[in-house]
Amino acid sequence: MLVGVMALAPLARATDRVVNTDSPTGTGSLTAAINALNDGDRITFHIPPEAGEVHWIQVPPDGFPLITKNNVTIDGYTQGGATPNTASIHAANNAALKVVITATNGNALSMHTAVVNAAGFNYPNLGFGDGEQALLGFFKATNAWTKGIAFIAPPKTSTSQAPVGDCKMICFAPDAPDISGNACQNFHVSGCWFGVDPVTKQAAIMDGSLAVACGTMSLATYATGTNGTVAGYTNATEASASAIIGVAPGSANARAEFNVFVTSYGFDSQGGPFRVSGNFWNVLPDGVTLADMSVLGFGLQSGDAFVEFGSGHHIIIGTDGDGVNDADEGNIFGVWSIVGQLTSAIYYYGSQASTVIAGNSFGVDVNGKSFGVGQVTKLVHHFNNAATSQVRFGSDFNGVSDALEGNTVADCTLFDMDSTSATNSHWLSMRGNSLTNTANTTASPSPANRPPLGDGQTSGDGMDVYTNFIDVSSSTLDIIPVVAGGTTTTTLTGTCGKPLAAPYTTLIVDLYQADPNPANPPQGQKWLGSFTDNSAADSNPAVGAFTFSTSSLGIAHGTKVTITVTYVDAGQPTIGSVARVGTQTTVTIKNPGTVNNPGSVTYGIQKSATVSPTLWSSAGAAVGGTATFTDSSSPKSFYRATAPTASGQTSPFSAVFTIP
Ligand SMILES: [Ca+2]
Ligand SMILES: [Ca+2]
Ligand SMILES: [Ca+2]
Repeated sequence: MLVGVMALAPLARATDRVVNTDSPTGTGSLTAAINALNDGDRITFHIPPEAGEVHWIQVPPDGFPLITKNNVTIDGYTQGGATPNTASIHAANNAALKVVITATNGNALSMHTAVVNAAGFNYPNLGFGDGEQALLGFFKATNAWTKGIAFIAPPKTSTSQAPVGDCKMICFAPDAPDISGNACQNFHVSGCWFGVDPVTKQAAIMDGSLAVACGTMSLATYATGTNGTVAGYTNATEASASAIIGVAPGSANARAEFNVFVTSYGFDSQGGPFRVSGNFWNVLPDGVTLADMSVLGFGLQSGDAFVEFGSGHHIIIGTDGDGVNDADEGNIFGVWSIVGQLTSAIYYYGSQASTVIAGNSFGVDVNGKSFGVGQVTKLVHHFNNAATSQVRFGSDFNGVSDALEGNTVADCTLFDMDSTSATNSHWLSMRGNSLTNTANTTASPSPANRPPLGDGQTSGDGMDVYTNFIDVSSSTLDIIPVVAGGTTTTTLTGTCGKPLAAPYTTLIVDLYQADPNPANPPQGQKWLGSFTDNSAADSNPAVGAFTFSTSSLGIAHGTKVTITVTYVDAGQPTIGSVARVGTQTTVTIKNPGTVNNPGSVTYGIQKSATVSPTLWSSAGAAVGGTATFTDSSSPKSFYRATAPTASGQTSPFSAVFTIP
């Protein structure tokens, strides 16, 4: 009987809404397909003839309708002759796109009015105004997936509401948190080209104009505040989206999901988690030709960055290092910041809690070759000093995909920071990268005070982060590690600053082959190996002084090397046993402590009444070594031990040392 009732239930079925004309409106148009959408539907393209021609769909006056349904897919690869990319991210992109949505006629959708019209009431705290104009606009829609479309637009578009607007080609607007929970979560843009003509595979140039047709921006999502009362509005009551730009975690077809961006301002966002993986940024589909906005933009276009995060959190730029698709998850970033174009490759304002930047190429092509236009400024602007700032740039050396996690960087300065770091509750780990011509050689402070980790990381400019984890109580203590004279082809010996305090008391020495150019300050161009101070491999028992055997590395005489030291915490504690007597639980926790300071680190103990969902609450704490924790008069619970959140702080590279 139950089965019969279920079979009769009016279940919504996903439907293909077919676009079969390049006319923007009318029967079979993209407008009609959007208007017909229900949750779960797919927009497909079968515009005749389907013999491989590229079809250009002009945006109608005041734009296509706003997309508000959930789980909608727009799939340009359904058009005849369209095929997704099959090549590696380190090769030419061979996707064949056959559907172009173009606003070269100057038309677009004003986001604020579109949202108000869709909802039937005003949105006083929407993140978009009417001057922000979209080729495709999404509102509330969760799990929206757009793939296989080329987008072309001038920097400025026009609507009935705003005659001169910024064209932000695809816009995602979350609902107000007091109206619904639909916040454009998990939107996905993959296998799309922006500002690229799919016929010529060159940057799209406006007819009769000098401007590259890449809009003001490629993708934008901004938070929406509460709708009920402006007086009650605070940042804490904003809703924001989450997204995947490029390759999704665990994708079954990662290479089909690479995007190609020609842009003066790529992805501008608020919220998170965001994942930006497997994209070309201002590199043409051939993978080697720079789309140089200083030439293409003609001064009409400029922006903050390829990717920008406001109050962003849980951000992955590049590979996630999970062992799946990792070789195809890095981004290829062209050149930024030439004569007033993009300020930086990556731009932060507000917090950047939990950021991973790994496996990307900056300033080099798919073959690792420099674009040769000289040094530009600031790969990242600007890591801040918020207590939640936790950044890994490069490999985590956890044994999985470590070689794929290093970034390859050439011809730019690296980072700047807001100001002095007040505490060591935030961290920057920077390991396993290849750096060439990345030292700041152009601006104050003087080069001698600027180790190549980046601007804002030195004692010389008053924005010193090292003194929060390196003991500088004596002027004779080293901040910059030293490769000592006893170093040979088979032995690395040297010194580094002593750790200031827990938890950063395990010192990992990374040895690099140095950039051979004598004009460049020391920096690691190729990672050779890693060693831990006072581990079994270290024959010098002093903290901050080390002698390691490097015979397994096969280092040749005359090799220029340099080192960096990363001050890391103890790693994960483990639960050894759990015993239950009456209402009392006894848990044994094995804490690794740290190499140079065993037993110094305090770990939290948490418990949860259920495993799914887990609702962890604090149950107490245990310090390093093997500790026994007793939970008295407590119902049965699940337990876990939690490590400190800190993971690493990296010191500058040492001077170049030539192996005798
Ligand atoms: Ca992966
Ligand atoms: Ca790894
Ligand atoms: Ca030692």
